[in-house]
Amino acid sequence: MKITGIELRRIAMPLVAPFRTSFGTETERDVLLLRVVTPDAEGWAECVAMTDPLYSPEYVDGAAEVLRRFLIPALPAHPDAHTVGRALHPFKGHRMAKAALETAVLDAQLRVSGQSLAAFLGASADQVPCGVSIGIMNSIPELLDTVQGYLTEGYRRIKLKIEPGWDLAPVRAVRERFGPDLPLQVDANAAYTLADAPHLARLDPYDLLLIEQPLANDDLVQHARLAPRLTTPLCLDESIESAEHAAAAISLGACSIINIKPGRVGGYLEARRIHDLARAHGLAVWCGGMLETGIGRAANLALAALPGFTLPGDTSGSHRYYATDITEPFVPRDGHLPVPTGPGIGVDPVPDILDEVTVSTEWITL
Ligand code: OSB
Ligand code: MG
Repeated sequence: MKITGIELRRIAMPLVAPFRTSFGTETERDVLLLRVVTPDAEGWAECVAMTDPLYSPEYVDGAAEVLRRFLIPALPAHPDAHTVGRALHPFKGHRMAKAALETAVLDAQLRVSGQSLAAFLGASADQVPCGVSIGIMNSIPELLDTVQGYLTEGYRRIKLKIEPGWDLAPVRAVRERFGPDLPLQVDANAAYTLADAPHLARLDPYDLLLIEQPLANDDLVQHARLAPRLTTPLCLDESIESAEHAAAAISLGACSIINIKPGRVGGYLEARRIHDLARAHGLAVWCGGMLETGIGRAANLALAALPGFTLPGDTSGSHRYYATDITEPFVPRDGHLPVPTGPGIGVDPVPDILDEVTVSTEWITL
């Protein structure tokens, strides 16, 4: 497949409500989109890097820079999704930038061949259950109202962001109000240390599905020490950047569940490798999110339809974050989203909406 050029497009997407985690508050999503142009098709991808390097070392300006300076110039003359990964391998890190480039090439390739991303990846479901990630709130009553609202919309699983000072009380309040059958989990985004183990064990009585990334990104050994001190299953997000990391975490006993985000691990092919590895070892996986627009959301739904994704993901409807999505909105029905069936990621940006949110575009001729 010959690529004639690649567009880097920055868009600014206002969030319907501020989203607060232990690492910061977002009010607007600053997104880098890639459009790969070939004589026969265009491929789209969304880079999940955030404005500031707080969740991980990557950030949007840095991703754009490494793409234009190193990654795009390294593309083979006639790339496909598999050869892109190999060509980018010598460059260390920058997995979110690499994932965006590989995904845009893969999307173009699949649109040419007429195959959906879900079929390409080996998906087995045609719809996936929707979970929702709820940010840190100003008060417990506000949190309970928010949870109630999502349950009314049909969401199947609730994830609460936690941090020191906002952990036991919100979990207790949600359990007491919504009962023992609510699938409930928490995400600390690396806000604790191993010295907090006795405190984190106080979450055990609330029968959570999992606790996500309690300790620092690079603390695999500490997570392995923490896991046996909790009855709550331990899930890793930030710590798992590759299949090698997943293998290390599994053999150390650092987690029993993995949140797979294709951007964090360098693309959908690596995401599938982690899925396959986890499945072979009996670990559950689920599909995380990075406040994606419809472009990234569509591709995540394809991944979440693989058979090892046995827990609901952060695969929410478009309106959980955006009043107006740049694609046709994903609207949950009966707590599920359909897996796109069209060629490639199966969705396209709506040109007028895309133009309205566009901050800048840059064309790179190949
Ligand atoms: O840790 O899973 C996370 C959003 C941005 C960065 C990191 C995380 C999140 C979420 C929300 O929890 C996921 C989503 O709904 O897209
Ligand atoms: Mg997380």
